Amino acid sequence: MSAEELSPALLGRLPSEVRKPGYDRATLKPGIAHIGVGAFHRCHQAEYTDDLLAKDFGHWGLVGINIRPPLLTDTLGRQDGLYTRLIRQNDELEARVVGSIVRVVDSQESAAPALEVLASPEIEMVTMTVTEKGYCHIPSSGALDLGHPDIVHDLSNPETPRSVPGILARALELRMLAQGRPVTLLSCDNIPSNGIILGNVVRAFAKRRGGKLADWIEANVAFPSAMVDRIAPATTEADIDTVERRFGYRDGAVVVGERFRQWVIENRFAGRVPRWDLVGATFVDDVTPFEHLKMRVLNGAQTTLSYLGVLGGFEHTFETIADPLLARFVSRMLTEETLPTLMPVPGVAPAAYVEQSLSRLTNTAIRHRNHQIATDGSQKIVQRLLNPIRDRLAKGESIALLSVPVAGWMAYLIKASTRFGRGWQVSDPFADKIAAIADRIGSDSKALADSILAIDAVFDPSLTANATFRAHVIAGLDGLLSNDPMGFVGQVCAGPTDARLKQPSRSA
Ligand code: CS2
Repeated sequence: MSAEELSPALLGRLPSEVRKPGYDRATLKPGIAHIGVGAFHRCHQAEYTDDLLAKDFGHWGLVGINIRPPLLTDTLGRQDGLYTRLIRQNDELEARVVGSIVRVVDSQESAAPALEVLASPEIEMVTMTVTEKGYCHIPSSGALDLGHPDIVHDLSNPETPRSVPGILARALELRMLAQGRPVTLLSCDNIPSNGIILGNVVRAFAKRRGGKLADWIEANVAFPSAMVDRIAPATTEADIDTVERRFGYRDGAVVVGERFRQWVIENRFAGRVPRWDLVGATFVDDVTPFEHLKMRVLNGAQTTLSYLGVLGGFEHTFETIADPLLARFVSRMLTEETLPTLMPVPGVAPAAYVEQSLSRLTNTAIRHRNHQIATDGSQKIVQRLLNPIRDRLAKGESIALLSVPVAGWMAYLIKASTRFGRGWQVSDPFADKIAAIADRIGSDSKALADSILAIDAVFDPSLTANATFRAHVIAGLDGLLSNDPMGFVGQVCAGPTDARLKQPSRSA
């Protein structure tokens, strides 16, 4: 007999070790809409909100909206929004049922269901995790990509939008026309200055539409930036089975995360705000130093380990960082090259932060696949690698280590091309373009690097004009495409990093 499914009726009968919502869900009213109810949201903002409701109950229930697959009605919807959040830290396992999501809305087929929620007066806060590419911005500049097919569609069909900027602009227009209540749009994605980019794309879209909308947005909408952090990989069947085996019930919406969590939010709101600061989030005037710290150190390390890990034959982050060479590489890269680019962060010792971040990545119970982190690298490397590289070059400092994962991203996509034997399946908006380059050029590393560096949506032309940067990327690509990519990483790691440019390039 299969186990009973998680439901409000089951809550009272769950094993005592499973923590339950500490408030009366039946009286909870929605006040927040969240777009993109994936593992990260369920492990982060929804958990903070659950904490807040237990501490200071108010009208801050969450309406979860998906505008892309998967369907929510099949999982969370069946369970009345309830799900289990597991914390896994090596051998430790801790379970909690989160109750902050009061309703789920599937809006994959049409934007109408999402618009109805976003425009309703009870919603005062809209949070989102729509992945980096959801913003339809040009990664190297942060501007709205007017050539993006969904943006082209939405500008011609503004009442039936498909893109996040188009949906938000339409929702704001409906708010303006119907009730005029202010709203805060809070990005929780790992893009640089996420509030500024979200504001850019929504305002740019609204301006193109003409009329009063752009002015209304100026007066009534806030776009705070935020730094969000918790490692929460995609849920697997094994996670679902763990809940059934250990706690005796079935939950199709389980999420697994590490113990560490952090949320730093810019104090810039358009109306009432859930007091997430009462339960561990921090409200600050400027998120930038926190954001640089997190994206350059933790995310920079993850991205580096993902590309070098795949090239070295490793499946997950924890296995990759258990490799002594790759552990040493990433630790040197962060300490010697990334750390000096960081702004002072109140209350944080940067070296200790690096150590803590690397230690988080060794957690053997968090099975974060290298291919998952490697996904959409074109949308990630600017903030994780290229911005610190640019800062170092401006000061004449070495980039011998930071340039290796940039070449790693290229090698990862090149090796997925037909000409290179389709080493693995990839997903990146620039994957086809890079596969076509690889198929055309073959194994000449310099020509490959030159063509990829010419993609100015990723590489700012002022960066690619830098001869040191180009030389390092070419040498890196040459080494990583060779028969012994780990031997190359070993060479880079062996000596003082500045020595590397003097080594002859294989294809030169
Ligand atoms: C990861 C992030 O897949 C990825 O890009 O680097 O999801 C990362 O785990 C989170 O940002 C951690 O807070």
